[in-house]
Amino acid sequence: MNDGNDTFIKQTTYPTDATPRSVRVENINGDDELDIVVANTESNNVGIFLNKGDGNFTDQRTYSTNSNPFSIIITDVNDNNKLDIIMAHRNSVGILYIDFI
Ligand SMILES: [Ca+2]
Ligand SMILES: [Ca+2]
Repeated sequence: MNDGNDTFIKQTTYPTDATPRSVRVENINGDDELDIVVANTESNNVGIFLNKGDGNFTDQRTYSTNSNPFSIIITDVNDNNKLDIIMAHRNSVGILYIDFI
């Protein structure tokens, strides 16, 4: 966390599932607070940490994916004003439509 003087103070960590290889920060539930989305490659899921509004995050909620999500981007691919998660897997591309938060 940046303390405003361009120096970083203590790290806070949140446990993920196995081998998180890609992380993105977006406001995925529309509450004006940035959330964390992580691709847990070896666990075959995506983890979401919702921002509590005070700089802290909820425990990870996981959503199953195809095998080995390596990389993720977040955008609204179906134009319903809800962001979606697009993942590059070993041999495929997958989309998680965020209707579940
Ligand atoms: Ca949010
Ligand atoms: Ca969408």
